[in-house]
Amino acid sequence: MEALAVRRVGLTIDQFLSDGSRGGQVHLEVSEAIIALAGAAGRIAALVRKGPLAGALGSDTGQNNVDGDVQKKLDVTANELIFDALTEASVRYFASEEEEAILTLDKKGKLAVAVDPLDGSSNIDVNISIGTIFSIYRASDDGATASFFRPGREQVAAGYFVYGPHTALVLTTGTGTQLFVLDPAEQKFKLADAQLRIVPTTSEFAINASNYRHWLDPVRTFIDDCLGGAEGPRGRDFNMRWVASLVAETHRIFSRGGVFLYPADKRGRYANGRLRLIYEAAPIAFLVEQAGGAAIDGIDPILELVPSELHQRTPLIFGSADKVRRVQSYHTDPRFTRDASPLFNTRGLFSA
Ligand code: FDP
Repeated sequence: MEALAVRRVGLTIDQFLSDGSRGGQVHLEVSEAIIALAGAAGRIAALVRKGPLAGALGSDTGQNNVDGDVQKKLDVTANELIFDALTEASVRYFASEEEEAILTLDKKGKLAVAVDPLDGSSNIDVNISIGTIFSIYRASDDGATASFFRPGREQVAAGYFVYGPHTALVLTTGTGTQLFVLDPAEQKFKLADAQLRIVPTTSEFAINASNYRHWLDPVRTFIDDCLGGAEGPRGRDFNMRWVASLVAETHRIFSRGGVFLYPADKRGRYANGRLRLIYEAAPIAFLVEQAGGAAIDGIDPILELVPSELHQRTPLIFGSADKVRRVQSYHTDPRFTRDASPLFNTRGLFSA
């Protein structure tokens, strides 16, 4: 199996998706949609590479998306490029962070595709990795909302493109998670790792710590225990990262493990965190689970949540399975919120 995986390194994405030796069959229309998205991503990557020479990509358009985020020029351009690409594939329904409602593309199309066209918009102008996230379902005959308002476990494919020092695609079609890299000479995505695995445990966490005062007890306690380091209840030192591009954080976790948290907090609009379930959390969770990691909202697996709104937010905690389970235990075990109790005046929940 491993030898086969090594032999396939270097295959183009088209070859990989039509390769009969894969464990699961990728249906033609799913392959076509992925290839269409890869084409759009290649065009977005070319713009990102040009930076300010491509125009003011990170400038505000003066418009807000439905969730209230200011739309940047590249948000809109990326959305248009992806929309155009998907009109060439068998896509019945298209949902996007940048579109208020679900759009119908081809009434006979077989798929429903949701995208965050440009993730990490605040990093466009600072030359830090940004990306595109996508999620693919079979279109439901019960209509547009039924096609997306379903558990993430029903996705048939998901992935993200990260536009960084190199452009990469991390993809799952339900049989493991694969890494492809855009070969700049040929402008083709080529397989670089046929079987990504997330290491089960590490000492690195990612969270926007400026929100510390807004967090609820379980998250605050977990982070306090990490910050306690070698002298604290965990008895070892931890490292922290925060890129503020979900795709970049995910990519780091694929390469060296760790845990990412964008939890619910006490700020008015953050009762369900910041990230959107359909086109951010669900596809990331599918990729992560397929690589041996875990993704939860604090308590429940992300892939079991059923959205009731298109742009619905969810708390998102994902990464190395042991770490995610530990964060989950802080949410479910009353001992781990005991700093709320006057009986306990010191923090300290774990000794390992
Ligand atoms: P952005 O709004 O810049 O597109 O998708 C939302 C997101 O970025 C994530 O990529 C990132 O992890 C998060 O927001 C950053 O949020 P904060 O600014 O609250 O840290």
